[in-house]
Amino acid sequence: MIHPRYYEELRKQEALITRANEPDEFYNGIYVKYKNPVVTREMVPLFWRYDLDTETNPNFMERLGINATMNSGAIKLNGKYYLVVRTEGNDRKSFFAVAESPNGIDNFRFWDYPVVLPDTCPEETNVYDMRLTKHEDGWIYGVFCSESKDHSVNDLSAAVAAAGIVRTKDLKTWERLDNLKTLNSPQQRNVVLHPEFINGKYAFYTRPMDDFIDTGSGGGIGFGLCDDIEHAVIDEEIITSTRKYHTITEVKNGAGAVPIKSDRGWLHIAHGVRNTAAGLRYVLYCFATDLNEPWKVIAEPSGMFLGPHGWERVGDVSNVVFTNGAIADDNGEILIYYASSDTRMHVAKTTIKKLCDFIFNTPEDPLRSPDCVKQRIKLINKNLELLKSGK
Ligand code: M1P
Repeated sequence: MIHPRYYEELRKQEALITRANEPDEFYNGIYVKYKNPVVTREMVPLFWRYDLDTETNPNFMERLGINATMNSGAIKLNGKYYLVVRTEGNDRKSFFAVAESPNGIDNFRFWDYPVVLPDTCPEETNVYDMRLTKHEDGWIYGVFCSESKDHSVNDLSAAVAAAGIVRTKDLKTWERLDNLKTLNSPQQRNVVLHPEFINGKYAFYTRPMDDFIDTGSGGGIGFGLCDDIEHAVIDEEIITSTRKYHTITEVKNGAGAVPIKSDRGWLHIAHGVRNTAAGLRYVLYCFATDLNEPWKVIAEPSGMFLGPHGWERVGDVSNVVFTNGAIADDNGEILIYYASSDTRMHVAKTTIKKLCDFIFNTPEDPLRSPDCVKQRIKLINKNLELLKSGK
């Protein structure tokens, strides 16, 4: 018999899933944030978490709890908005699950089953942070972090990160390809497949790393080409957006959403990491690369684009915002999906025009306080003159 408590929990969950989302009061002119998160652990189907049978679960206990719903790939297909959500169980293992919405802002509902990836890497312990690329070759590719134990050192928590690659046409059936090999970088995370061929080759944004956490000698977001997507090998990575001292990317950075094409260049929304006494702080930042040579940065506005605010600051890994998915809609709007504090998913809305304005018209980081003051005084003078003129 179905436990009566199931219906009570289901009613609460339905109210959560179907509540309308509204723009938040937060204003910066660049994007609109929304009041409610779009996906939380409470929205994961009850029948993934509870044994509904009164006989075997008389106390209606969560048997396989979910800890977080975070870093999600995003795509629009046949008029619907899909997130491939990094869903983390109470056991710390992540897996992928598709949540579907009619408008991309609210009413995200999980499909009945999580994604079942072909289990081709016996050493793989954890998978997370899938980027979904609608490639011009006709496939939808998912590139994600494939994590395994590092047996080469005597440290229980030592791990190796690699870029796993899958492809699909419908988000239901997934074909697993070889993990990406980068000949000059021992580890990889935050790898993104560019949506177009470059010089007839598949192009990846990479993140060269010496170690699982520390990027070490890795100078920033990399870029490399490969001939064969089924057995992808990158011989040479060049650095696109570099890490810089005393900026929001000082400790590390990484590609986020698949770059969005505009008439002025490829628009990138990435993450930058700095250290603080309270630990690492992750924020989103933007840059643009050349349309024909997408490894060449042509604009990089100063500082962060989106940082954790208010209650977004708190969660499993506090003071973090992270994106690995955005949807550029046919009407020029962009939905940016981001997770806060490795715990839940949010959406922010802007347009291609506004993002171009932000990226190309926001001044660059002058990198030193005295120059930052000069930069700000220039703005103040201009504004005070305008205000004085009363025009
Ligand atoms: O905990 C914050 C983020 O840490 C990692 O990002 P990076 O590789 O840049 O350090 C990722 O594991 C990401 O999933 C996580 O949100």
